[in-house]
Amino acid sequence: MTSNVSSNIPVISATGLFTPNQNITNEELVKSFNHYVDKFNTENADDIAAGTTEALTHSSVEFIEKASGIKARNVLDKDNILNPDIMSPLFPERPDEELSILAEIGVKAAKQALDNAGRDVSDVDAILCACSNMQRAYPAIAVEIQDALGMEDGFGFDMNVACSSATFGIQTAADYIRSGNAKSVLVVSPEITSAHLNWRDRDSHFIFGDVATAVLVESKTIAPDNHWEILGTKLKTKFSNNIRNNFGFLNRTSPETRDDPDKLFVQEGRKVFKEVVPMVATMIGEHAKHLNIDPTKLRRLWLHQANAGMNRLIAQRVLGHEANADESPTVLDSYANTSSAGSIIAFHRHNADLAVNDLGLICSFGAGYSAGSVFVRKS
Ligand code: CO8
Repeated sequence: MTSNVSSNIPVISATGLFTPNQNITNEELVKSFNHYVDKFNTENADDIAAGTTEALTHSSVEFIEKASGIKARNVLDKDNILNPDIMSPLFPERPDEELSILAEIGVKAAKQALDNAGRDVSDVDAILCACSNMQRAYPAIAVEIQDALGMEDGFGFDMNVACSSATFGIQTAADYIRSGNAKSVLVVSPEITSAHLNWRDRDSHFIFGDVATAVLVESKTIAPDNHWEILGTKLKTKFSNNIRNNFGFLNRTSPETRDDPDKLFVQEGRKVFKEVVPMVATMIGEHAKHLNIDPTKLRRLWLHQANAGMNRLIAQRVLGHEANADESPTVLDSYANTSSAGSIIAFHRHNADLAVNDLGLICSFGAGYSAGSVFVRKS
């Protein structure tokens, strides 16, 4: 899997992170949600009494923290999300000449990754915008980011594998390096998850947050001194309806639903939990074996940030013991689930302290189902 030609060895040269400066705690979120529930139940009291409408139930901070490990999330529009009459971010439409909001946050993360690597954008060969929700069908967001960064040569394209978009992007970038088709590829993951979350759904209203990350994947020959060598990448998909979003360009053609534009995130969280944990743990074990790596010797795991319990179980199966916060750091408590960006945020914030030759694993999992593992060694 890894090329023997040293010039074609792919590495992670640097990462970038954009965190929105608006933050919602569980307490604030639950207060707004419960206000909405009370209002709904009062307005529909007669129908609820007649049994034609089901009463809504309060959410609770205790449940959210115990079930998910999430304590807060960052968002791009706190006021409207918390307004019980709106419960969604509102982003005014921008003229076509103006940078789109998805590209805007992607550019912020991308610039930081380039700065951290000391790389001029003119030396980048390709930009992949890899995330869960694209703002539009075309032109590609990646091409808009390319333009905004002032990158005149090369190319960009969008790719979407939901929560696994970033690791699928890293493998795609690494393959460009391995084949000699590129020396420097930027994988950008802007995640405005707040726009596709149903903030009125008690089962999932607490799950997501907004963020953008960027990973600069390069040939070892041009990488800065401090980098992470990519030892191997592996991807897996298995169809499941347990995490789904039916939003798409055909919605307006469906006679049954054309007047209902809201197609939002839905999931069977408990099934996802039960099915994805063994799938991912097995995949990591097989991939480590293929690369001749003893998984119990991994210094750190940067796992997908969806649920603290899932990460506890996966880390335990991989390392052979209960992982501490140093071995499997979490960002879930303050960022919530940021889809494809989660494992990259964890890597970005928790890799500088490791020593040369330390081994680590970046791993994502989510809708599809999809999973991606990237084994790395500090150089
Ligand atoms: N407050 C209080 N009680 C609640 C609440 C709430 N907010 N919600 C549910 N409950 C109650 C339920 O009613 C139920 O009560 P009872 O037992 O009386 O029926 C009880 O709590 C237990 O409910 P659940 O079984 O649903 O709770 P779980 O313990 O399973 O926890 C979780 C729910 C936290 C959702 C958990 O199942 C989980 O995290 N699962 C994994 C999910 C996952 O990893 N998903 C990945 C999806 S992300 C992805 O792939 C990216 C998609 C693209 C992003 C798009 C942007 C939006």
